Amino acid sequence: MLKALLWDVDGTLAETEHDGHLVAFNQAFAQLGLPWCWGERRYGELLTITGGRERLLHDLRSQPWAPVDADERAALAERVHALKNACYARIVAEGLILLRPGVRELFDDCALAGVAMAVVTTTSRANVVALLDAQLGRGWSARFAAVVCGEDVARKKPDPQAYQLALDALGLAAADTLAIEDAPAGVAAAGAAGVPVVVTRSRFFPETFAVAPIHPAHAALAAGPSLGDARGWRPAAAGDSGRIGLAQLQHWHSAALPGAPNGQGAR
Ligand code: XBP
Repeated sequence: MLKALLWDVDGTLAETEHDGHLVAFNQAFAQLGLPWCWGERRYGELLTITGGRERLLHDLRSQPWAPVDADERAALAERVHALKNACYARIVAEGLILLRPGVRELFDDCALAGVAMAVVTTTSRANVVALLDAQLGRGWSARFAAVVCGEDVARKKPDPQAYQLALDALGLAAADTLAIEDAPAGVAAAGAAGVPVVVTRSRFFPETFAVAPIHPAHAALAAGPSLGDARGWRPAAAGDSGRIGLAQLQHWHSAALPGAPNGQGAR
């Protein structure tokens, strides 16, 4: 039985990578006078590295102007990352990054049905707070039974630790929960924790995920372009409400449980 929805943040709740982090990284580079600028394509490639500071450090290794000394490179990444997060907070505080279609409605579905929710992200807590303060108001955390962020884990996604922490905090078995993710690292993290996943595709991860009845890493119970639109999902969504509502998620979730009628999950 579905008892909790576990929400990824970046790309899933909002298009924060494209409209927020990428813009903020480039603002930070410019403000520090660094000869560094990430285009959309390069940033998309770099998103395989989770964690903004880790992403910076990774890319610094291939920058000819970057400090040769590893400690100096780490210090520079730290400085850029702090400034990037300040730039990001300003962008989201202006209300420029909205929750993706269907997200707010699903929050309300869960509240009505008594299904718990948690945030499970490996982005910095300050970024989560800035986004949700702006979009849901300051009391937003009351809606979530747990909020797991980058500072809470020793290993970021695709490691399952963030999901394991959320399950511990909720006191639930993985099979009683469902993750909403957009990126391969998130799908892998949830899968490795035994949490079934539904994928809402995002700007940087538009490709179709493998859809499978069980959930090995990189497979999802269902995948589609937007929670706000029931069209284009695999498996097909009922679509009576025009969006992906809690009833649809419950259907995919229960159809994938061992012993479900056709034993084939939600295909
Ligand atoms: C999102 C990330 C983050 C953000 C930037 O991970 O990879 O690194 O791009 O945030 P998740 P920080 O899928 O776990 O939400 O700069 O705070 O790391």
